[in-house]
Amino acid sequence: RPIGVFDSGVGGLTVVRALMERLPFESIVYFGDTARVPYGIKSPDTIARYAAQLTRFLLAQDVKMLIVACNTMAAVAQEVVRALAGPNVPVLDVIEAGARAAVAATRNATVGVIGTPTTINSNAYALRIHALRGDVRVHSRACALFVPLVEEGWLDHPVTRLTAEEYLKPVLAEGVDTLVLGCTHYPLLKPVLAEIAGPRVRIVDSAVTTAEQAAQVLDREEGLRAGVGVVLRHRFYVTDVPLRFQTIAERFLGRSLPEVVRVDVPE
Ligand code: DGN
Repeated sequence: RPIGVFDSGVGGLTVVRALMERLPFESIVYFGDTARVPYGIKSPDTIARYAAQLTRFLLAQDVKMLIVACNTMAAVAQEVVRALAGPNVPVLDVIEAGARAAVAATRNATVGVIGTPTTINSNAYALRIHALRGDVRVHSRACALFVPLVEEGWLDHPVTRLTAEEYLKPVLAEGVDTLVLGCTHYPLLKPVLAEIAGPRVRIVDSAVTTAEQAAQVLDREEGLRAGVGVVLRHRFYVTDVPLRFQTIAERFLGRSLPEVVRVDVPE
């Protein structure tokens, strides 16, 4: 059975990429709601309704595990997804994985988190980090301009660098030693962000940490992990295929994209 991964659009392909590297024998079904992206500026109620629809679609594909790759959905629609998945399908999400990695990484108990406005306003990262370790100070910043810059392909561009400097300035001024990339798009900005943050700041890429957590859960649960020699069958579903989709998707996935199937959003 495959692992189900869903996101508001193409961004979750950074998580798929990390999963393919960490768990090369697992098949993946991806569902990106490209017709309704971006989620990062919508209300929590709307996002929860969309998340329920995406979850039902993937459960109907008989997935053995669900991964909420979108930070915005993980921030505000967690409960809905878990309730639908029930006790037999483990649900992982980028925020839980990112929060754990941040707590493990920080030495001065001062962590920075960047994400979309909805993710940051939900305070979800700070809440999870505090649940794991109460004395960690969390300094967050919404970086609304990063998603369009990444989708434009301006990964190493003066405009992106200037924007990143502006966004990171107040967070870095707080003396953070760890910076969580709390949005699916930000791993593509890692080189520029790492340079601005400097060598003392550890960058937590929640795509990579989620893949690591998925590996741990599969190993823990008897019979869940696919063995060597299985026939891989990745499937990619989206709700709209805009003209630019293929190029953007390949940049996120870091390799050429197999066939993408458009489906209507199931109610
Ligand atoms: N996938 C979203 C996230 O991780 O927050 C970013 C894209 C969006 O919906 N704005």
